[in-house]
Amino acid sequence: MSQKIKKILIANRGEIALRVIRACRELGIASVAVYSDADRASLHVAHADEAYRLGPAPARESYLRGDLILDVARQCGAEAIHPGYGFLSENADFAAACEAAGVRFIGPAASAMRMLGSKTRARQTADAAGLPRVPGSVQALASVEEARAVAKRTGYPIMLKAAAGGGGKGMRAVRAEAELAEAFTTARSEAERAFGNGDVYIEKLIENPRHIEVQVLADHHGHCVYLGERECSVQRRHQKVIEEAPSAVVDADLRRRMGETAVTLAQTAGYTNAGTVEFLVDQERNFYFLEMNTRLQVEHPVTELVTGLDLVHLQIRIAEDQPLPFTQAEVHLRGHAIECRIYAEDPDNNFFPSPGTITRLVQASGPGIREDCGIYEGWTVPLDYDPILSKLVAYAPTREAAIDRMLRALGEYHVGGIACNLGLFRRILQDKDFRSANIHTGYLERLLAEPAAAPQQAVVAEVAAIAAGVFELGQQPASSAPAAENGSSSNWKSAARQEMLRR
Ligand code: MV4
Repeated sequence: MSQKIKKILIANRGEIALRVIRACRELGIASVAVYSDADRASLHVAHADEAYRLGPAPARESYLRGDLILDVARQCGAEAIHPGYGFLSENADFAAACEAAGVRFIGPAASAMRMLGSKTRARQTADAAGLPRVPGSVQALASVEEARAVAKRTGYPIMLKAAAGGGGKGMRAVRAEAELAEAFTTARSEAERAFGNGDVYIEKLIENPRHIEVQVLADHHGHCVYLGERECSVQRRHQKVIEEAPSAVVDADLRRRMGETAVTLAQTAGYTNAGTVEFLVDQERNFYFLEMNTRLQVEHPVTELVTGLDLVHLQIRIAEDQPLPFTQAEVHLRGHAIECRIYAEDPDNNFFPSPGTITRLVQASGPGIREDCGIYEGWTVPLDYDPILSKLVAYAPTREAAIDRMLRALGEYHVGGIACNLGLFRRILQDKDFRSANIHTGYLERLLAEPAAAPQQAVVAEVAAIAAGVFELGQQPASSAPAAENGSSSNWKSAARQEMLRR
């Protein structure tokens, strides 16, 4: 029954393309990269066994051209396509086109994607399975009168959400009936503009929730397991900034209940391969199904580290029709993992994207550090795509040790030539509320509204150390510099840092 895959086309770019290429190499599977004109010199092209140009830089002329990607797959004889995340990864029409072309889409069937793609459909699926979801409507609202009736029944405050939405787009909080009519009209037109679908529905507003998601894996033999949760509450403008596994507020009983809920949803939708069920968790630790992401997620490494599993290997094995090689009872969580999403954006300039050439790159490594990235010194970050540079992940026996390990790794890391958000992570990881896991979805915006005292002091100390080094070097010939090899007074360290920052 199982069908070995010998060649996989990776319909993506950057770090996730490289992540999949690495899994292919480990499994003895040939890898095929595709690239746009902006990515000729990108690492995924260099690392793949074969690479084919798709088109110009804009995604809609390259990485979103499912037709061209399928042409390449047919030409080069790839039996499967891994979509990564973003781009075509949650496009049910593309999954269906792959199925029709006899190319395996490494993800769920198009039919399962459709059952979970629209948020109202997903809520109906949750109801069919009898799962806890955020209270409200499960169908698009036909009129403002209907909205008023549903909102009254649900109880204010409520949220108007776009059925076709996700990631916070087309979302509106309504605190009282007087605001409803206007919010309904603007939410509809926003949704129409953003998604070409103006359908909106109502959810009860959960105050200060946590965003916690459960990883599931399902094979084509009726087995489905959950691999614990990821805490993703540290976000800015609906962009995740830090993710961790496990969540500090989830105990064994809550984990089992959320996990079983996620598995039931996946089974109800006929879901296969890797997927993520998102929940909101309120201050009383009630959990509510929010939506399901039908792809491998950016933050999958934290789950890999605490479970010891390779999710991309497993995705490929599932696509080969192999049964899951373990049962739920054999899944064990161990230790704590934290991921920082390093972006080419400037925290001191309203997080404005900062594409450009990386003139200097010093990466972190050492015990418990994993880095998934697709960057190198001399590479130019294109302005055409999401400006993620790297995912830096720390793993340690406890949450506190993982935080300290991440701070150590951040201290080693340096990117020259472009702005990046490294300093932001120092600030979060040193924050008292973050360290005590006192976080929710509004946590980061609130932290950013405060003056940044601590990290600025850290920078001042760093600059002072460099200045001291420069002064000392000016005072004596290099050959007579004292041979101190550690500590902040080392001339070697100061000189090296000065050289590093100069470039
Ligand atoms: C909510 C909510 C409170 N109540 N829904 C934002 C993105 C989208 N995936 C869901 N979002 C929210 N939905 C109800 N009924 C609060 C948020 C929310 C949020 C959720 C996850 C992560 C960060 C967030 C930041 C602000 C609001």
